[in-house]
Amino acid sequence: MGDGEMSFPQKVLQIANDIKTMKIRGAGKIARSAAEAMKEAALDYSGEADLVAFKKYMVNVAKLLVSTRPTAVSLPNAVIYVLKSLREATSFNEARNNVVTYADAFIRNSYEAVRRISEIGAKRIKEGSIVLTHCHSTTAVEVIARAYREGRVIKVYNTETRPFLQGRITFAHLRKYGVPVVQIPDSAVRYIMNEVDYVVVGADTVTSNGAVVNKIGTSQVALAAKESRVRVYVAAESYKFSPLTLVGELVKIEFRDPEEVVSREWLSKHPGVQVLNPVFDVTPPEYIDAIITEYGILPPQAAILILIDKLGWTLDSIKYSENILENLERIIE
Ligand code: RUB
Repeated sequence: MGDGEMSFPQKVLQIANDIKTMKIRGAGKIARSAAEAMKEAALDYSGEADLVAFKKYMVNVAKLLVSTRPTAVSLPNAVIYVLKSLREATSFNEARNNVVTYADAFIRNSYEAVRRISEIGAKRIKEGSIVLTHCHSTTAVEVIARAYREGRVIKVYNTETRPFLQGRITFAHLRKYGVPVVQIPDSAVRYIMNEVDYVVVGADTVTSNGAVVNKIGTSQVALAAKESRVRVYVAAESYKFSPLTLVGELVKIEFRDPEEVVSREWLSKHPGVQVLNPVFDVTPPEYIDAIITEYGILPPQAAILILIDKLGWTLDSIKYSENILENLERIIE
């Protein structure tokens, strides 16, 4: 964590820590929590009532939040959305109010996007279908649950999603909606695929060429689906689209602690053993049938239109492309 950490409000440090340790997880929730942390930071600011000092403080809060997890672009997108509100401010009070207003707007819009996606996505599923999902995506679950209510989904195969077992969260979430769920190990995906009509997953990041970065194993699921001619739908709000990929930046894949994969005891019995724990992978656009956004259903190759047409990014506007963490200041210039 960066300089001045001690001067951040406790609530902000708590949210940053909860994202880092995955108490708060899933790209949408991470984004909404980051916006909430920006708001809390503004409300609990105890420094001098000076515009320049406040802007500097908010940039440091933004850096702290963005540094917690590297892969889901929803996190910097949420933080940047709120930071941009500082550009227009001419006084400290206006700046503080802007942060609160934009953070609230981001959170509201995010929930509304998920609702729209569930509405649009459910319509794409034919009556009486069997769906397979992987990891825990709130947006994917909302699509599936709505499709279930409309008689379109009759059963869900739900992967356990090793090593972190997010499949258990998905199980509870789907059961809350009464959806019949069958838990399967990740390794059973290809075996079960001939019973499946649709794969529905979420996204952490969508690149400008329509590749989808999501929980490790998603690309294997998509591969097995393609082989069986099963449609793959990705449910992704527009703030999961990465502007930096327009200028060729690659998405950083997070690697987490080996102890999520094997126990500490096992590790100590095998000194020097290498254990890799990549937690996301990239599914190329050829393996995706459609990306469901709040703006409608897109072929993955049209992802660039969301960035340019809907979010208004231009090559010139991506000024901070080199290193987002080091250049957050430039957003408020
Ligand atoms: C979660 C994950 C989810 C996406 C989308 O990974 O890969 O599929 O974040 O989720 P982790 P949502 O558990 O490592 O955060 O639709 O809820 O944004």
